[in-house]
Amino acid sequence: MERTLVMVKPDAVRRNEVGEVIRRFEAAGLTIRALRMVCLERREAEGFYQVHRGRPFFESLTRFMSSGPTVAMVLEGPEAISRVRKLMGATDPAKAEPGTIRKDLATSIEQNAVHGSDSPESAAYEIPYFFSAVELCP
Ligand code: FUP
Repeated sequence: MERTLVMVKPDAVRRNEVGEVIRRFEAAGLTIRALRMVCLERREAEGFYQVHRGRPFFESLTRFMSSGPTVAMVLEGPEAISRVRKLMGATDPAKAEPGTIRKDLATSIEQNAVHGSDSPESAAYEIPYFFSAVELCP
């Protein structure tokens, strides 16, 4: 069993696509272990994306990520990290495979609808960024 941190980003929340994103993950057999809506402050968005600090898109990305509510969740299942990444599709929706969340819902490489941890190390940083131990069902 593996756990991963998923976020429905502000663009998809604004378009009322929270349910559609969650539906796709549940239909694929992933189980929700924790879920909440959060409005990230700019500093919190910067901390979440700290590995990208210094990249040209960092400022715009963190402005976007703090522009409205996001829905954060922990999904669990065998190989949850790679399965979520496959369901999401490539970072740039123009390059994403047909049938993926980003191909179907995202509008740009920045406003790309959904986030999913890219490795066990990232998940270990990102899950406690949003959820405390008591919020995670065993
Ligand atoms: P991903 O793991 O697919 O979310 O992609 P990355 O970790 O490479 O990038 C994190 C976020 O930075 C992306 F979701 C969107 C944003 N980004 C840009 O805005 N421009 C870029 O050129 C690359 C990434």
